[in-house]
Amino acid sequence: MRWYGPSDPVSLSDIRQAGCEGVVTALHQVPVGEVWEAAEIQSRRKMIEQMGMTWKVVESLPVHDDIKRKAGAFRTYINNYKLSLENLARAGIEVVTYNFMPVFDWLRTDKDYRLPSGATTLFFKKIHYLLFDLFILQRPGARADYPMETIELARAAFEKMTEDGRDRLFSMIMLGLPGSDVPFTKEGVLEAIQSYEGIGREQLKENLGLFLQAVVPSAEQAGIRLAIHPDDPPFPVFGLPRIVSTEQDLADILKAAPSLYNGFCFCTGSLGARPDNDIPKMLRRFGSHIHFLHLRNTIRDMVEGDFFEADHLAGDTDMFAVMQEVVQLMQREKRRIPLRPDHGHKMLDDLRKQTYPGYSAIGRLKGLAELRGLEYGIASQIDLND
Ligand code: DNO
Repeated sequence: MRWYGPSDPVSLSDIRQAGCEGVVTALHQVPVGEVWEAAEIQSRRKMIEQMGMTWKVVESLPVHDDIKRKAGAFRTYINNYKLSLENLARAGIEVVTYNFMPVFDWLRTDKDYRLPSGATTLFFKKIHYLLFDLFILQRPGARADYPMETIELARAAFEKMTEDGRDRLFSMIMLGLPGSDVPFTKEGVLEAIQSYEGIGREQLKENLGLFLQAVVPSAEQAGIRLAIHPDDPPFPVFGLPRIVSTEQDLADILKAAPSLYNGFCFCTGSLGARPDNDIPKMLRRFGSHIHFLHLRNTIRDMVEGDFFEADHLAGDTDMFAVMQEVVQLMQREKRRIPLRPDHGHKMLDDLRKQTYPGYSAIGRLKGLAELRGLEYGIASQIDLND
């Protein structure tokens, strides 16, 4: 399971009780772009080991926006990235997750969407995203990105929304980076978006290629497998390009720096929010480059363009087919790929607790238990057939 560090309301003891062997974590206290020092890494590792678990996967070692924009101090930040990889390798880290999404990490419009069961989940409501972009953030140039009809629909939805609803939407989208309690400000976001002016899809791909060509050799040397996380949601937002959303995108990433150490944090939830991503097929295709798995499911509303996070085994992605591919891949390559249930519903006692959105204890434990059962069943069946 993911652990946000000592300030996470879900403790290491909770995670241990959920049956986890290892935790996935990061030094969220280190500002993006700075070197992760060996002493801090060691002390985090000790904390985890004292609780009887291991730390082999970092999620995430964030990539500074200067690198994504190939501007400012990008050379220093790339150098710092390499130093952090070396320090992490010395502490026994095997996989480092990162993303290449400009400005925002994942994006939802509601963190407490109530399901018929009474549990709550994360929701992306497209019309709310549109009304936010056009009428709350008032991004310059936003109007040129949408047809008139869409703008009018968003205006009507904006006018119907209460002040309270608008405030909630604002704080949801401005949540800031994962693991941080400091939300974005409207001015800060507009400025950050503005700083990407003139950077389209092709340029961003080129910048990612440059980053990979610089850091993959260090990763190889350190024995660390890099795992890029897909865009979430897997399409452009706020006029910013996104380049880790489709099978072709993933293939391009491998082509930019061919190496086994250049790979993926394969997130079935992010990729699965697009109907044109055939997840089991992608797992087959990218097999040996999959270094970490996020298993999660979504239910899409294709008419409205919405999606919400469903039960892990019951959504638009066929989790049975996914797990079959995963089990076969692990058996074929004789390795264990670290996996975690990505996100979980807020349910039972967690409804009264403040946790990071998507990172409740009980909902994730439920997802983990279901996924573990599925894996066990499939693996046993394969063994029987051998
Ligand atoms: C969301 C997570 C992401 C992920 C980063 C990786 O819940 O899956 O925040 O950790 O995108 O850099």
